[in-house]
Amino acid sequence: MMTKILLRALAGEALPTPPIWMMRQAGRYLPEYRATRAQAGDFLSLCYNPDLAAEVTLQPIRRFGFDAAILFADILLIPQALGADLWFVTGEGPRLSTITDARQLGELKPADAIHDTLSPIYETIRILSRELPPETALIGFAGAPWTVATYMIAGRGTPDQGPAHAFKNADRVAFSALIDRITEATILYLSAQIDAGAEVVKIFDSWAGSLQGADFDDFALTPARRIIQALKQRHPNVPVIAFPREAGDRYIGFARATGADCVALDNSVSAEWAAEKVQGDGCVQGNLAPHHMVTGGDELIAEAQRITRAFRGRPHIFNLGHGITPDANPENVAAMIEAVRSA
Ligand code: 1CP
Repeated sequence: MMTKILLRALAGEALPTPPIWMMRQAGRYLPEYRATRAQAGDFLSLCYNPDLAAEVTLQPIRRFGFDAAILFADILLIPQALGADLWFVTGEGPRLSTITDARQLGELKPADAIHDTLSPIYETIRILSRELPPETALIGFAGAPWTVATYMIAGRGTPDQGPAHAFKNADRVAFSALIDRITEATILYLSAQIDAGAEVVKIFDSWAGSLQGADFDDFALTPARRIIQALKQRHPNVPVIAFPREAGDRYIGFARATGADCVALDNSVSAEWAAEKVQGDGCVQGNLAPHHMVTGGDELIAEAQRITRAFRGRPHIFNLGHGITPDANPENVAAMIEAVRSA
C-alpha cells in the first residue's frame, strides 16, 4: 500500500523530494476562497459550516496538489467553546471577551463541554476524509495553551502579549489554572479530530518566543508535552507537529522533550543551523519566509532550493516559516512547488 509522503517524512524517512504544504494555504490570497467566504457570510460562519469549510480546505489541494490539507478552522474556537464571546472585526481581526481576574476564570465551562460547540468541526473532518485525494494527508490542529491564553486574556492579538505576561506575573496560580483548562480542552479537541479522521495534528504556539527562562518550560514546553503524551496514549500512531514559533535555540531538543514527531521552524532561524542542531531529533518542517510569496522571482526560487537542499538527507517537510499573507500571488505558490520539486 502506498503511504502518503507526509506520513513517511513524519515517520522519519528522508525523501528525495520533501512533502509540501503551506500554513494558511486556504486563505484570502485565493479568489476561490474569497468567493466561498462571501457565500458563508463571515469568517466564523465559514468555520462552523462543514460543507463550506471542507470546500475551502480542498481549494488549495485542487489548485496546487499539496501533499497535505489542513482543516479549515481557527485556534480561537476553543476559547469560544469554553464560554468566551468571539467575533471578527472586518479588516482588523479577532476579538474576544477578556479575562482579567481569577473570578472570570471560574465562569469558564469545563473542558468536556467543548464538543457542544465544536462538533461541526469534526463533521468537516469526516467530509474531508471522504473527499481528499488518496495521496493527500489530512492535518488537524489547535492553538497551544500559551498562545490561546494570550488571546483570552487580552481579547485580541497583541504585539508583545503584554496583558498575558502581566496576568501571569501577577497571579501565577490563576494563570496556571487557565493553562491547565486550555490544555485539557485541547487534548479532548485534538483527540476528537483524530477520531473523526485527522491523520496528523499540529499544535500552533505562535507566541512561544515571548516566553523566557522558566516561563518557556512551564507554559510552552510542559503543556505541549502533556498534550502530546495524552494523545499518544490514545492514538499512538498519529504523528504530532509542534510549532513553538520563534523559540530560537529552544528549538534544540524540543521534540525530544515533548514527544513531538516534528518541530515546525519559523523563518528567523537558518535552515543550515536547524539542519545541524534540530534535525538530529527527527523530522523538521519549514521554513521559507512568507514574503517571497508576495514578490516571487529568482529570490523565491533560490531560497526554496537552498532550504530544500539544507534539509536533504534527513526527514523534512517543506513549508513557510509562518502563514501566507493575503497579498501573496498564487503564481508564486506554483513556482515555489516547482522549485522544491526540481531542487
Ligand atoms: O478570511 C479571513 O479574513 C480570516 C483570516 C483567517 C484565516 C484564513 C483567520 C483569522 N484564521 C484563518 C484560518 C486559520 N487560522 C487556520 C486554517 C488552516 C490554514 O490554512 O492554515 C489556522 C491553522 C489558523 C491558526 C491561527 N489563527 C493562528 C496560529 C497560526 C499563526 O498564524 O500564527 C493564530 C494566531 C490565529 C488567530 C487568528 N485568526 C485569524 C487571524 C487574523 C488571527 C491572528 C490575529 C492576531 O494575532 O492579531
